[in-house]
Amino acid sequence: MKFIDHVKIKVKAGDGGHGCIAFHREKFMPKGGPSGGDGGHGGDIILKSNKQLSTLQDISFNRFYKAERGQHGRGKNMHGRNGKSITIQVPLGTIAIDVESNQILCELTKENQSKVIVNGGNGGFGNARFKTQKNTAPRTANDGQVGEERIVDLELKIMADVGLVGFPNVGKSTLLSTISAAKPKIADYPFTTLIPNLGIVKYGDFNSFVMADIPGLIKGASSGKGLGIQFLRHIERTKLLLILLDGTSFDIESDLKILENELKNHEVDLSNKPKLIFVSKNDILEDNKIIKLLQKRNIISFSAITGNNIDIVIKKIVENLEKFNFSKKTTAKKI
Ligand SMILES: Nc1nc2c(ncn2[C@@H]2O[C@H](COP(=O)(O)OP(=O)(O)OP(=O)(O)O)[C@@H](O)[C@H]2O)c(=O)[nH]1
Ligand SMILES: [Mg+2]
Repeated sequence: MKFIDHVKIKVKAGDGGHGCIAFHREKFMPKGGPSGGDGGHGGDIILKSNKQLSTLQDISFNRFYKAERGQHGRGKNMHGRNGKSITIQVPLGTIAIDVESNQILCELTKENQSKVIVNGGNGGFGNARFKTQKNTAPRTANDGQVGEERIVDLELKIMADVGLVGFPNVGKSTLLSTISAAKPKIADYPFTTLIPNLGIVKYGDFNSFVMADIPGLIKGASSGKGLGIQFLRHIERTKLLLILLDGTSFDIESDLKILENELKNHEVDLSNKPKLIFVSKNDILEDNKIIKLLQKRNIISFSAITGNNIDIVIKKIVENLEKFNFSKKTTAKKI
């Protein structure tokens, strides 16, 4: 399955059916009243969130959606059938933007949330509706309304509570795989992670939070270098950022400055988000300078390989999430 987080689609709701002009005809009743039925409503196009989906891939295969038109009204006061609506299933976290006006049409952040993005046209009235005392045989009926049409940008911002941010190869995916059931690809080279990975981290008896691992950031990421930029938007909605620094780096302090700068320069300033800083790979930390620096700055280091301080990392994350009244009950067993 390919991770696709941006798709442009064209949607056209169904037109309304036309009202009908007809008159009641019966033997010995030459001048029966008007009997033209109304047209049916055109079908709508609806976006609906689906928890099972994690990409907009399916939608990228079919970029034009046209809902059925309403049938025209008929004689004998028969109304036209309504056109069928189309429901497009999208992953949780999808935002729909009208391309022409640049307005947000909806943000589907809850399960099974739905929103009509183009309305079908109303059916026209048949001539039976136009009968008055003065005009008992009207020759008027309405045409159905034209269904709405628009071009819509669908953008997926994945839903996670915590976002992992760091240079490539610092051990972000390794941490996610250690504390959740997620199985991201891990390797000793930069840009192993090419798409965001989500993992559910369980803690306590019945609690959990969702952590997102995004591709590594590099200096200049916010202006387009590397891969990180296009994925930074996935952590815009997170409550907490986890900045990961590599314990084996030559200059941790400069790494931190570069990362903070990239967060600040992202199109939505991410530097004011609550964040925690951790240093990875403490099992191979030999440099005394780094160890002293960590102590001085009160930064916790951990090892995702030996498990050292992993419990503290989770505890700190939970403490911070709870500060924002975060609480998510699951039926998960204690880890
Ligand atoms: N010794 C040691 N090695 C680690 C630790 N965590 C990760 N590594 C190693 O560091 C390398 C990179 O790990 P990844 O988890 O793929 O790093 P990443 O930050 O996800 O990298 P990108 O996806 O490229 O951004 C792998 O060879 C891991 O085995 C750790 O705690 N200790
Ligand atoms: Mg990775």
